[in-house]
Amino acid sequence: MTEQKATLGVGMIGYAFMGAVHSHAWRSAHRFFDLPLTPRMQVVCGRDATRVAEAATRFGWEESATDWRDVIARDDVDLVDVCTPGDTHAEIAIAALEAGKHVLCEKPLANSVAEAERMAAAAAVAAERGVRTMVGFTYRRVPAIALAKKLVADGRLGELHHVRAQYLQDWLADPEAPLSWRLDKSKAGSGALGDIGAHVIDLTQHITGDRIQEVSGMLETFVKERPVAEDSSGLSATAGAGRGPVTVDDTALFLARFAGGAVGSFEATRFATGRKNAIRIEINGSKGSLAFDFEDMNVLHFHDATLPDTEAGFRRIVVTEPEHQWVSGWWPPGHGLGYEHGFTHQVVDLVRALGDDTDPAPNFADGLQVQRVLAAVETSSDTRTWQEIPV
Ligand code: SOE
Repeated sequence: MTEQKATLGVGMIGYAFMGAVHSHAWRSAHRFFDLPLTPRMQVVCGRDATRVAEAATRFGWEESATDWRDVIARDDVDLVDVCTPGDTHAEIAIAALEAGKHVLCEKPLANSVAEAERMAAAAAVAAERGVRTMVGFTYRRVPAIALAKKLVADGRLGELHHVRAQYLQDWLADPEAPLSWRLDKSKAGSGALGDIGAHVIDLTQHITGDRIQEVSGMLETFVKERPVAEDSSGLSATAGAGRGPVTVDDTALFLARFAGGAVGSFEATRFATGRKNAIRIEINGSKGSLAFDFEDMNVLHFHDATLPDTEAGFRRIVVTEPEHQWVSGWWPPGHGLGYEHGFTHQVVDLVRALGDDTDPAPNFADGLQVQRVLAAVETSSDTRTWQEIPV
C-alpha cells in the first residue's frame, strides 16, 4: 500500500492570468515531482461570485469564495497564494501571515517600499513560528537560468564585468490599447518598471549572486491617455466609453553598479514592437560570457573564453537533459518546457522547503530588496541623480 502523504491546503486569491497559471502549477506539481506534501486546491477567491465559481470549476478548485478574509479564516487552508494586483498584496499577505498561513505572493511584492517593509516585518515575525513566505519571481525556475547561475557560481565566467538585461514586450504599442489596471499607478504601483523590470532585477541578482548597489534611471510614458477599459483582467481589456490618463511608465531604463564591481544596463518596455516576452540577459566575465532569451527559453548560450580563439565562439546549450534542474520531472531530452513550467517548479521548490522546514527563496526579504531597487530607479528618474540602494 502506498503511504498517504500529508496535505497542504491552498487558498488562492485572484483568478485572472496569474491565477490561471498558478492553478495549473498547483494541479500538476505533485503529479510530476515527488513532494513531501500533496497540495489540495481548497478554495479560489474573487469578488464576482459567478465568475469565481466558473474559475473554480475550470481550474479545478474545490470551492470558491468572494471575501479573502473568509479564505484566511479557514482551518483547511495552510497556504494563501496571492494573485491579485499589487494594491492588495500587503493587506492580504500580512493578514494571512498573522493567521499563521504560509504565503506565496505575486511580484512585485508591493506597490511601495513602505508596504514591502511591513510585509517583510510580518514575515520575519511569522518565520519564528515556522510560517514561510515566497515571492513569485518565477523565471528563476527556468532550467536555463538555473544553469546560468551554476556556471557563474562554478567560476566559469571568472570575474564579472558586464550585466546586460532587457525585458521587452509590445502589448501596449497600439495607442488605442485600453487602460488595463496595469496602467493605473494606484493599482499597479508602477508600469513596465515594476511589472517586468522587477523580473530582470531579480534574475540578474540571482544569477550573479550579487546585489545592485546604485542606479541611475529614466522612465518615460509615451501614450499619456487611452480608452478606459470596460473589463480588465491582466493584459486583455475591452475598451469602454471615454478616455483616461495613463499614470505609470511605459518604459524604464537604468544603469546599475553591482556591489561586486560589475556594471549593468537594464531596459523594460511594453513598446518593443515584435518582442512578445523577450527576457534577454547577457553577462560578460573575464573567463567567459553567457546569453539567454526567454523567447528561446530552453537554450543558454555560453562562451568559454579560456579556449583558444580559434575554437571558442558561443556554444548553444539545449537545456533539456535530465541532469538540468527540474528537467527529469518532465520529458525526454530535446522535448522542451514552456512558460507554465516555471510556475510548477516554483510550487515544487516551495512545497519542498515547507516539507524540510527551510526558508523558500526568494522570500519577502528578497522581495523588499527588489522593491528598494524599483523605488531607487523611480527617484533617480524624478531627480536626475544616482541613487544608492539601502542594505
Ligand atoms: C505582464 O507584463 C506579465 O504578465 C507580467 O506581469 C508577468 O510577471 C510576466 O511573467 C509576463 O508578463
